[in-house]
Amino acid sequence: MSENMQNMGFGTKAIHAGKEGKNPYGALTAPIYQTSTFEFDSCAQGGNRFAGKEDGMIYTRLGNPSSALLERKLAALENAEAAVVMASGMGAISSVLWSACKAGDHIVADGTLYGCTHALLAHGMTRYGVEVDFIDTSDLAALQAALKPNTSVVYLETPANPNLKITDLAAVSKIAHEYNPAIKVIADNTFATPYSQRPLDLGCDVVVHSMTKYLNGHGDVIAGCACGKADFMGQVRMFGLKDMTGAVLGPFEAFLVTRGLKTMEIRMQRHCENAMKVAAWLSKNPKVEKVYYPGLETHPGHAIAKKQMTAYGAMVSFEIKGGKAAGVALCDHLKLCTLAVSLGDAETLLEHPASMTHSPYSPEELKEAGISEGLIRMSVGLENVEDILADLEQAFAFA
Ligand code: LCS
Repeated sequence: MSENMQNMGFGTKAIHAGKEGKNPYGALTAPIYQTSTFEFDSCAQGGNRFAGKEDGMIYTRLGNPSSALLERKLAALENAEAAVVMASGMGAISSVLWSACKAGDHIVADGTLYGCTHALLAHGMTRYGVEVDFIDTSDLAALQAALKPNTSVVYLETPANPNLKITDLAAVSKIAHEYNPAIKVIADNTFATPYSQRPLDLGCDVVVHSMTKYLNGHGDVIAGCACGKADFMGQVRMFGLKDMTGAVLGPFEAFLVTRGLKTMEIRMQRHCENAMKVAAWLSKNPKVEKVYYPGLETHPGHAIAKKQMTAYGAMVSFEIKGGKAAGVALCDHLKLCTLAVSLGDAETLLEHPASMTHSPYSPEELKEAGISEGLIRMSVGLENVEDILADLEQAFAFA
């Protein structure tokens, strides 16, 4: 990124950062380099590229100009030295964890995570000799007590999926690094996005994303990324991604995410504005027991969210009086809002975490993580908010 771009705004960076001079033919939009491999001028050149003695493309699993453009842009947005894009959020998380851990290591993870991330940690990493302890990372004393000499990773989401629990990123990073500077604090920033929260600026070592969500923003791509120090991102690319997961993002998907990022700032403004109105409306609804939205002063993590985020995101969860049966009745009567998992799309989406996104959790684990049977999660979209509220109103009549 050029030096004067560093001081420019988020929207400007999302559009312009990462460009390296003019595109071929002066094309405004970068071409899609839909190729698996790259031609070498000579054996010496090919050998030098493999040996890391010369820059240049080799093979798309190791890098591609369409993904490289997106990687430079993501690094600019997260204020990272480097980024690596991958085929999914899970591809990114697993490539990072395989790179950060070895048999005999210990991971401290928050108990409230996206269901498949929890499954990877609880049932995947543990099969290969990595020990995992789940704690509540918003409880700093519990974090301090959980750290051990072989702890290599502290892993968390904030706001967490699905109940929007907030963890203090600066405090967690400080405690972990004071215990052992080599510990990697990894934050999944999917819910907040770099528009409203930059974990690396707060002391974390690695940011991971499901780019399937707000970064792409249009519900038509599965993609992920990791951002952090250049050294470690090199290991993620050349070991985690290249050898361990092979979770390569295709050039077309990289193009689509780059395209989605151009409108990210204005999308996020509308998402957050709509979500605040929906959360306020739900709070006043007599059929709603509890609303989880970090922008509400009643949210237990509000003060920390206010300190570390510049906006509160567009995920709102709530519990209806009448529990799961009432929640199911509500979801089954939606007309405009869509009953679907995923988030961060233009369309408003609702889902039931206990039976859907968090079904990899056992009933005991759900309870431990504070995910009730009656919890409904909402990804507030970009429609006119009056229409979202009118649809909720008519569906609530059945709850
Ligand atoms: N991290 C978070 C916080 C997520 O919510 C998800 C997916 C992932 C990582 C994995 O990303 P993926 O591999 O799907 O790109 N969350 C989903 C959800 O809540 N509903 O459907 C998928």
